[in-house]
Amino acid sequence: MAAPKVAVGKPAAKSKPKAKSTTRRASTGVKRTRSDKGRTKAASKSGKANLKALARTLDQAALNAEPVPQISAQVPINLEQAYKIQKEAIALRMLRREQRAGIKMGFTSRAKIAQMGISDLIWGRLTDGMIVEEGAPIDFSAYIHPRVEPEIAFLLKRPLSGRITPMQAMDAVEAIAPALEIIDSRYSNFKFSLEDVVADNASSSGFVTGAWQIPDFDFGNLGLVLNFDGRPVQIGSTAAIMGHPLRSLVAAARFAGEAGEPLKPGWIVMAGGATAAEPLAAGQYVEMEMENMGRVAFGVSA
Ligand code: OOG
Ligand code: MG
Repeated sequence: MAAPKVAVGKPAAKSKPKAKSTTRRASTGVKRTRSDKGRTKAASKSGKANLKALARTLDQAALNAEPVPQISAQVPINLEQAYKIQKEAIALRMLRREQRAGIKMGFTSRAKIAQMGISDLIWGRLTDGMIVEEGAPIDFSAYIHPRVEPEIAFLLKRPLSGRITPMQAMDAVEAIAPALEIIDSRYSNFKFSLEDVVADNASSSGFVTGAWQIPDFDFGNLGLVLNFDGRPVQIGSTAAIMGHPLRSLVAAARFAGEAGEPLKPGWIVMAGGATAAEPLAAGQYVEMEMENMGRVAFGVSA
């Protein structure tokens, strides 16, 4: 995905890293013969989705900052296939030496559900290539049609997986931070079905975290203001995130367990947008202030 040039911890792409082809191939459930190697068409001749090709298409769309048509408009895919495409697209980033950094939750607030018309909880995978340095400018040209949304981030100190209680979730939290997510759907006009957006790693593109705090206070209803150039564009509360953002972490652990990818110590969990997302424009200064948590900011190149 088009991580901005300022992203920290994004090592340069290396040539021909070793691919774990057997496990990656097994995970797609799609048979590939020698003859279809290198084919870039997203759908096979039989009309069945070629999940790896779809992952490549989405990966290229992000790298080139060029939108692509929705998958659902070309070939039917189900939710399971959509998550497989997501996993394959992340594997492509790992081949470029990116490392997993955590997970993000999507559609955890009514505001986001209303804005995008999708009410199912979804999740995506975060890598270190998506980290945007706090206070730094992003390169506007590296994105297709970026939007920003205010979130809260969890930093884990213990693994989490499966069905857990909010108390168990809290026990695994090292710190919390005010956060901004930069989403950038790879689909034209930012339009997608549930399966489309899941395949596209939940529109994930970048994330910024402010100062980490010890969570020794209730962060379930903290007021927040999203400012563009000092002008408020969204006002909300962390309570908009499933009534309490901790519920999003509980859900994240369940998804991670189901995917066989337990949340790890050191990982970040983005709880989901508390308000609708706002489109970004060149030259803006974006800042979010959260009650008791301070600020988090970034700039957009002119
Ligand atoms: C999908 C991503 C949803 C959130 O915080 O709800 C999401 C989108 O809106 O494009 O990141
Ligand atoms: Mg989000």
